[in-house]
Amino acid sequence: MKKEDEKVLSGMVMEVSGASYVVITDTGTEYRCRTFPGTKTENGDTTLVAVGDRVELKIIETGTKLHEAAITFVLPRRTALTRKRDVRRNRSKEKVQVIAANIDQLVIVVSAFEPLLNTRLVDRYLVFAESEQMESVIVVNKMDLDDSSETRELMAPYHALGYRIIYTSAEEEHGMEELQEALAGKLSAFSGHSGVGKSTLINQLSGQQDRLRTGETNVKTGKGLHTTTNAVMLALPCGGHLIDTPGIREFNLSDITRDNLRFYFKEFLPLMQQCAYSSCSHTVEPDCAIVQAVESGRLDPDRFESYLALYESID
Ligand SMILES: Nc1nc2c(ncn2[C@@H]2O[C@H](COP(=O)(O)OP(=O)(O)OP(=O)(O)O)[C@@H](O)[C@H]2O)c(=O)[nH]1
Ligand SMILES: [Mg+2]
Ligand SMILES: [Zn+2]
Repeated sequence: MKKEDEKVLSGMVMEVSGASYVVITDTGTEYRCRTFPGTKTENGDTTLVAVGDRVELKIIETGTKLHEAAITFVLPRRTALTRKRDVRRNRSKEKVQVIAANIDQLVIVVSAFEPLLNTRLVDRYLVFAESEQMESVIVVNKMDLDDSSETRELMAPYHALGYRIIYTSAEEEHGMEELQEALAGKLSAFSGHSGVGKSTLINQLSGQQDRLRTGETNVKTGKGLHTTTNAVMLALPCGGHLIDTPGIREFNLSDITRDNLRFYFKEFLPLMQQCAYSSCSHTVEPDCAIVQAVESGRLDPDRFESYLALYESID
């Protein structure tokens, strides 16, 4: 091995396939990598290497085409998007399975139609993002199918709460500049119901058509067929990176409890102290400031409905 090959390189994991990883170094070279028994990590008993991880490499071989390296060190993660534990399929040894690491923002993708905009799902995602202390952006795609003002009316409460909403049509290439601007310089995770157009948006953004497979919407159910399985990171021409993730059903939501759910509806926070009981769940207690605010129109009743539905769904 030549001497200059022995210096430590650092980079980011772009792709995971089995025990093989694609890492791009800070100077822009791609390496096909493996771990070895001496690979060190700062992340405890979790997935050793995930998409988005910052790693250090030792070069094994520098061929003309394929660069190969060993991952020597996995740096501490700022954030981790983790997978729900599947007891039936728990082949891996680690306690926590990481889908993606170091995400700056969760991009919640919904569509105006096919599938119809579902604000309950938006609320589930927002609660998740708040609980993980991740920034969130809401993308409403397929606006070319929207011939009324209904979609924007449905989104008005989110706008009022200060969430950033970007209206797009991947099909007609509308709103793409605004989306690019929101993604620039950040690591974003795209998530949303199957068929809303995540892969189509990502293909548009990457400038590489068909980089990700897109699915035809199922004619019978109106739902998209789920075509995205692996987390793969894309480098965007605008300088950001993004990851297409599985839907929220695959996420680990075990940190959200009946006790802490109320803290993830940010409009509740300024009113909560006025509830008669300091630990008020805003469900059955008397003199609840949240219920009163909903009744007097100060809080959005749909958001409160989402809160109640989520509260009920947690055991
Ligand atoms: N009319 C319209 N159709 C769109 C738009 N964006 C995507 N589609 C179509 O919607 C269908 C589903 O798109 P995908 O990009 O595969 O959806 P996805 O969110 O990646 O779906 P999963 O990978 O299953 O989660 C495809 O037939 C797309 O052509 C849009 O802006 N307008
Ligand atoms: Mg997809
Ligand atoms: Zn209350």
